[in-house]
Amino acid sequence: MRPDHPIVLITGASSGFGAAMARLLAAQGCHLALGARRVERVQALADELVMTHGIKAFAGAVDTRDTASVDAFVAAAAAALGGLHVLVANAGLASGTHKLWETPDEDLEAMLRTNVEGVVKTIRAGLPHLRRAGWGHIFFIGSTAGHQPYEGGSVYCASKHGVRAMAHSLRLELNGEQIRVTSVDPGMAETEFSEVRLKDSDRAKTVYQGVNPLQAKDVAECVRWCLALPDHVNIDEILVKCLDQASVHKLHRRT
Ligand code: NDP
Ligand code: 8X3
Repeated sequence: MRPDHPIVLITGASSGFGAAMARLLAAQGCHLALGARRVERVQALADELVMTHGIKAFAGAVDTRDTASVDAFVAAAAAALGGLHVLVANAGLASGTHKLWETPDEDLEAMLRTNVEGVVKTIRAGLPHLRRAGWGHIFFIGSTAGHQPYEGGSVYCASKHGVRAMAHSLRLELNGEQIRVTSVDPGMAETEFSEVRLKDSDRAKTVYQGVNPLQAKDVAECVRWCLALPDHVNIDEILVKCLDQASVHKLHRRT
């Protein structure tokens, strides 16, 4: 049965979509487990949301590439909050814009280990808690890059096609259980994403120049809406882009 105050675990909550989801879901009365490598940021956010909304919140350091780190984070979160109902496997990144044949091992590993392996590790660790509760919802954060590949994004696009495939497989595997599976797949959104990808904050700003991009709170709203729907309704996939982005290759820029 649906709990009055679902307990939501979010990876990558130190920035961007993850932090925005934490803020929006706290305002709905959800309890939160917030994880990222920059633990001071998630701790500050958890403290703020406890103060503002009177919810329970757990903050922990987690590196989703590492099985022991994920298992420890999930176990500590569930113990502190009394279980888990919702998993948001959000932690992820793009690293570089290299053509396939130029991609350094460092970027290759960062993207595949975080965006694919990290998602598996997070859900693998969290799922037993959802099953124990008898009610759950798992969110994958995919991308338009999981629908439409583009030049300079072969490995990132491969990783997000992988995310989409995992969401489809998991939905089949969990059929018959009260655990919903949704993939939220955004287009360009203004977060720290481009700074991380380009490793240059000035260049990162040019990505959004003249465009009115999605903001993190727009993506958080997609998660809130899917979660709020009745238990028999499963939104499989949301492909959400800003109005200026008609497709990966067609962007309206104001001069
Ligand atoms: P941000 O860079 O703002 O946030 C990324 C988050 O992921 C940070 O909190 C970061 O925390 C965390 N993270 C990265 N690596 C790890 C790791 N190994 N272990 C734990 N946490 C990690 O970007 P967004 O909010 O935009 O990105 C969130 C997700 O959305 C990603 O999966 C991204 O691919 C996806 N996405 C982004 C789009 C965009 O245009 N912004 C569009 C479509 C999808 P920390 O560094 O503290 O560990
Ligand atoms: C992030 C959006 O267009 O940089 O997933 O791939 S894009």
